[in-house]
Amino acid sequence: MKTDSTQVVIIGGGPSGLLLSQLLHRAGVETLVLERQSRAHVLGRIRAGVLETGLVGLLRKAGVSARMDQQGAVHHGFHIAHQGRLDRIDLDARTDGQSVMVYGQTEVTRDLYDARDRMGGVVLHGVEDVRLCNLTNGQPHVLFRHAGAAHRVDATFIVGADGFHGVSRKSIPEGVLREYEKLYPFGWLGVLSETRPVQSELIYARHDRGFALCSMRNPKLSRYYIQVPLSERADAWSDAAFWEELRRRLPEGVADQIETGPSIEKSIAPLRSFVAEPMRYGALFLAGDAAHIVPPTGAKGLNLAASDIHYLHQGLIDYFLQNDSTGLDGYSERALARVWKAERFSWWMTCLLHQFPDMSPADLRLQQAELDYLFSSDAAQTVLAENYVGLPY
Ligand code: RFL
Ligand code: PHB
Repeated sequence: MKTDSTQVVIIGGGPSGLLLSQLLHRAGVETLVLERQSRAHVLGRIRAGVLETGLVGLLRKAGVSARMDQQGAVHHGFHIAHQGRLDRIDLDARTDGQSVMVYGQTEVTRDLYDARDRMGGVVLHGVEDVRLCNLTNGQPHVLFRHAGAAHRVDATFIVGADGFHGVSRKSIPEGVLREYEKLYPFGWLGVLSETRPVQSELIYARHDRGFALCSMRNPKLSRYYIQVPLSERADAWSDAAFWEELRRRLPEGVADQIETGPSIEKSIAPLRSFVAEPMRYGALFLAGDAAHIVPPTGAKGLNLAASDIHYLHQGLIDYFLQNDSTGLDGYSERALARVWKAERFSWWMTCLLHQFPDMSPADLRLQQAELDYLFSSDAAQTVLAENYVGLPY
């Protein structure tokens, strides 16, 4: 068995784990990142596209913002299509000048990997059989296999940043965690295509045939989604069928303008709301998707991971540099207070815009009334805008 030690072992080399590792390294705290997949696999996943100001600030603090600041697009508003109309939410006007940044999670992750390489940070890819040991009774450590050899790494703390299906949350004994979950009876079929985005701002569409979203990564790369039943399979959808269904769910003036082309990625993501409490168990801290999932409608998943990392990196730095454990002791409570607000917002926006199979005619009229109210009330638009740009940390 090969043995080693470090200050913080981070399980998971997704955006949460890499950002934490980078922020800690810059403050002089030593980390080791363990990632199950190859780097190419991690960078092949197409996920988030909308970054809140809080995450943008953290990326700048981490010294990984150069490409984002150059290539990312600042969005001052977005649209909601409903009943054949296109209404705009003016983020700028409703939030005293706040905005969001459109820059893909894939690019954020690439920038973080490049920075870890430059600083000589260690990310071990292809680790197997990760086991978290002695979380509450001294000498916390992680056992795993890498390149055919058995390893043990001792650490003061272990961070579970290994996503919803990771091993960290499952390492907490039964009866300790409370898990809250809501499953939605549909998923999002997403397509990435090298086409010009239909508009310079995002369009969220509520339609009787189901939700649709027009998003983008850059002026030449579009990301579109349509709501589909969970029984659907991505490979059963031809590109032509996707474009046709997308068009049917958009107002005429928008549908006419869609530039179509071959998809370069097509996948279905189920929608889920999930929270595990607390986010700490002894020497283990959970962060990001390992602790909570939101349906993607409010664009909050990666942004919530970022607020966790904000609280956690500060707590760890205070612990190692000032011998102050206040931040770590309060981590779970502080992070969860923000998590639940983002869960509420994501659930609300999902209910506002999707077709649920069991909706009665009354439910449909109530949904329409909620949209009519939204666009007739400054107060309602302010509530939506302040949540969309992100609640303060
Ligand atoms: P990740 O990205 O899942 O990374 C976890 C990493 O851990 C690894 N891992 C393990 N490593 C070692 N040992 C094990 N046993 C391991 N088990 C797992 C995995 O291989 C992986 O590399 O979690 P992280 O870092 O917390 O990041 C969370 C975000 O990825 C997620 O919240 C967002 O992508 C959600 N999301 C969005 N968030 C936004 O803020 N804005 C958006 O616009 C947005 N759009 C989206 C989204 C998610 C989507 N999907 C596919 C779920 C759109 C979609 C379609
Ligand atoms: C995306 O571009 O992938 C995206 C944008 C906004 C969302 C969800 C996903 O709400």
